[in-house]
Amino acid sequence: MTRQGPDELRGDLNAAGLRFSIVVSQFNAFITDRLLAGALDALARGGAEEDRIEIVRVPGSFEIPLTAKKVAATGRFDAIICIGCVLRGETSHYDYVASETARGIQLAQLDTGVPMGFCVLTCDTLEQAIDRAGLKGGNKGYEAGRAAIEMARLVRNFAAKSTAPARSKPRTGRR
Ligand code: INI
Repeated sequence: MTRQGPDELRGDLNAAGLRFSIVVSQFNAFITDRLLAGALDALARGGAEEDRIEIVRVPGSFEIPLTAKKVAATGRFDAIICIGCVLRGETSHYDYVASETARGIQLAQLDTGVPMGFCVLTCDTLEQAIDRAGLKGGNKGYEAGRAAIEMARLVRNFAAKSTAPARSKPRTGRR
């Protein structure tokens, strides 16, 4: 008798047919433009169609959560990629913008059930941000793009599974 292992659910990196929104902060656009390019590259490599990708520009990172929540509420997207860059200044403003943006995005995805890729850099220096926007530290936009594809697929797999009949138990021969 062949033993069945536990069910395993996961996403994959096939973006064909999926719909994405990318919410991008214009603050520190020098960095966020590069992160956006990385996210678009990830989607293209996954096979996403350009006409299924929408870009929404907001003033700063602080505006991302509300916008992402509104975008999710349209019901038109499988995943949203949130892109921003918060750089530490001389006051505590950084801490508020950084933590509220992260908290808001997490709340938005939990409230709506639409996966949100988190690509809001929080860096002490511009150099650190440059490293993470395509130089030494790779491109965090690319990583967020891949995570968004994988999560969109995972959520679709959940949906398919919840409508499928339950897997039958292996027969033991006993009654
Ligand atoms: N927004 C950012 O995206 N990054 C920053 O570094 C930043 N700093 O340092 O102030 C920033 N501030 C703007 C903020 O996101 C809002 O747009 C603004 O407070 C208006 O609501």
